[in-house]
Order: sequence, then structure tokens, then C-alpha cells
Amino acid sequence: MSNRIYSKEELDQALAQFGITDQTDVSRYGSGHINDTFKVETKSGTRYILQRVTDAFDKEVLKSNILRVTNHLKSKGVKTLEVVGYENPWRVYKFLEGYTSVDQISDPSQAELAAGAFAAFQNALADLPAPELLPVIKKFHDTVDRLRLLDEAKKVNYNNRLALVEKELQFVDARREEAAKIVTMMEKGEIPVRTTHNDTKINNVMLAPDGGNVVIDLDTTMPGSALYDFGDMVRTSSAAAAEDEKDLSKVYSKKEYFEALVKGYLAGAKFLTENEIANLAFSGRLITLTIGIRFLTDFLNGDTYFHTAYDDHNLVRCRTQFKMVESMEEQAEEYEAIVKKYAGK
Ligand code: ADP
Ligand code: GN1
Ligand code: MG
Repeated sequence: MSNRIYSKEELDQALAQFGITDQTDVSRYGSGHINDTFKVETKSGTRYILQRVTDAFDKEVLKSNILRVTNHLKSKGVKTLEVVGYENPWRVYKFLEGYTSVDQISDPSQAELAAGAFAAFQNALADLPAPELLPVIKKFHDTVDRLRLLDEAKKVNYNNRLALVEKELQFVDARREEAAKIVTMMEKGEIPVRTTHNDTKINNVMLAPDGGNVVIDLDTTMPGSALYDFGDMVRTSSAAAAEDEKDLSKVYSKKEYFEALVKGYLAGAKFLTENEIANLAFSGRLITLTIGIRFLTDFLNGDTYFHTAYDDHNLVRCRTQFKMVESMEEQAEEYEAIVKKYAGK
């Protein structure tokens, strides 16, 4: 989906409902693929993030989840997003001054910090008062369901794109058997359902120079598996190149970054069970495959879900994901050994 253009009136109206009328500039911000995000500058100097949330979410569930999660974290003294106002489909957060997010890791210490931040986030939500959060999108990380949606998208075959993705479909078909592993373990109760973030890509944690952090993009915080959170960290935080790098020779999973992630995550996530620890390395491969399947699906559907900047953007992203999967497969034994080392096995 290419970025929708908003009129000044539309943005002013959105802000006015939250009592913000002294804006001097409202411009597109960040590199998120889902919501329409704007940075708001005002005469008083206070800055805000204005977002129009995607229509793909159950918006009322989302609003309730965001308010519950941020209030809970605040009550525990955990720094989190500050909600200024929320009227679907719009919301305003205070701008997190002094924090920055990156799209790619440039030093292992960032990976370790990010992993620690997501572990602390899961820890802080372990005692979220009942009831459980509701899903904003059902079966979000269910790879089996994502395969079903891919098969549906093949029938859509937007602009005859199927002809371009023969190799990618073969790549997926060779891995269909792995798809059910985590969902099945969850269904059987072999892996616990926890309140997890579900979108732990590196630009969803903001870091400060003093080592402080704030986990953001809380939209998919809902019942899930710690394995999905760890897997998605591996997908983005161990990557040697951008998610949309066209030169695939630059795309691989960096062992030093993976090791830093394991170190940071295991130091913070003391709650993990044996079964979870045993599947950490696998989860990186599975989530990366799953996100690649989602990019491929969106490509075949005609780019209806993820923001795209050019015609085959989703296909380029799918290819980097599959290259990352291959790289993790090649290093599987070493990655398992790293997990064992930090788990003290
Ligand atoms: P999406 O769901 O589309 O990824 P995000 O909520 O992650 O949307 O926001 C997109 C980007 O905007 C983030 O990666 C981050 O760089 C920036 N951002 C979001 N919230 C804030 C905030 N409160 N303060 C500063 N920057 C923010
Ligand atoms: C989206 O919202 P953002 O850009 O942080 C997506 C994730 C994908 C990711 C791929 C709600 O994350 O699931 O892994 O793109 N978020 C949603 O980069 O679908
Ligand atoms: Mg985001």
C-alpha cells in the first residue's frame, strides 16, 4: 500500500479533537509498515506523535489493549508510551524526547540492549490483571494459517505476479512441515501462552544514550509465545543488511548479533521454560519464514497490507527474509550451541 496523502484540514481536525491547535508542522515520520505516523511540532515546543491506526486491526480491541498495557506499565514504574488522547482511528502519544530507533543494528551492544528491553517488557506484563488481552488480528503468528492465506493469494494473482515468484513458492513448499511446530506445542500446553509484544523488530524499541529504553508499537501486544518475540528479534536484529536490501549477497544473519541477542534475552527472561529455551534458535528461522510468507502473500494480493514505496517492494522484502532463513539454517548448529552456552547447558 503506498502512503496515503492526508490534507492539512484532515490532520488539523485529528489534532483538534485532542485539544492540540498550536501545531507548526505535521509531517510523516518513521519507517513503520502499518500505521500512518506523523511527528507534530508545536509553538510551545512540546512534540507529539500522531497516528492513524490501520483498518486491518480490530480498533476497539486495540484501543482497550493499548490503554490497559500502558497503564499497567506506568503503575509498575516502567517507562512506556504516554497516551495524550485516543479517538479511533486517531491517537496521539507524547514524543519520546532523547530516544532514537534504528532500522538496523550496527553494534552487538544494541542487540543485547534491545533483547533485554523486550525481556523486561514481557516480565512486566506477566502480572497484567485478568482478563487476557484480546487479539487485534487473529492467528497473527500462526504459520499454518499464514500458509493458508498464501494459498488464497495465489488465486488472486494480482497483475499475474505468480509468474515472478516460482522460486519463492518452492522455497516455502520445502518448509511446510516445520510450520506447525510452535502452534502445536502451544495447543498441547507444551509451551506457555504469555502476554507478548509480537512485533519485536528493532525499530520498535527506542534507545537512549544512557542505555535507557522504551518498547513502543504496542499494537500487537496480546497473548502469544515468547518464542515469537525472540524469533522476530533474530529476524531484524541479527540481519547484516536492510529488510529491503536488493543485493542478496549482503543479506545474512550475523552470528555476533545473534549471540548478543541470546545473551541479552536470557539474562532478562528468567521465566523461560526448558521447552522455550530449546526452541529459541528454531524460532528465529520460523518467524523469519513466516514474515517472508506474509510479504509474498501481500505481493500476490496487490500490496494491500504493508506500506510499500515501489512496485515490487514486498517481493524484495520476501527475498531478504528467505535469504535470512537460509543463512540461519546454515548456521543452525552454531546457533543451537550459542543458546546452550548462555542457558548454562
Ligand atoms: P508502525 O506500527 O507503523 O510500525 P510505530 O508505532 O512503530 O508504527 O511507529 C513508527 C515509528 O515512529 C517508530 O519506529 C518510531 O521511530 C516512531 N515513533 C513511534 N512512537 C514514537 C514516540 N512516542 N516518540 C518518538 N518516536 C516514535
Ligand atoms: C510490521 O508495524 P511494523 O512496521 O513495526 C508488522 C510486523 C512485521 C513487520 C515486518 C502489525 O511491523 O508483523 O513483522 O512489519 N506489523 C503488523 O517488517 O503487521
Ligand atoms: Mg513499528
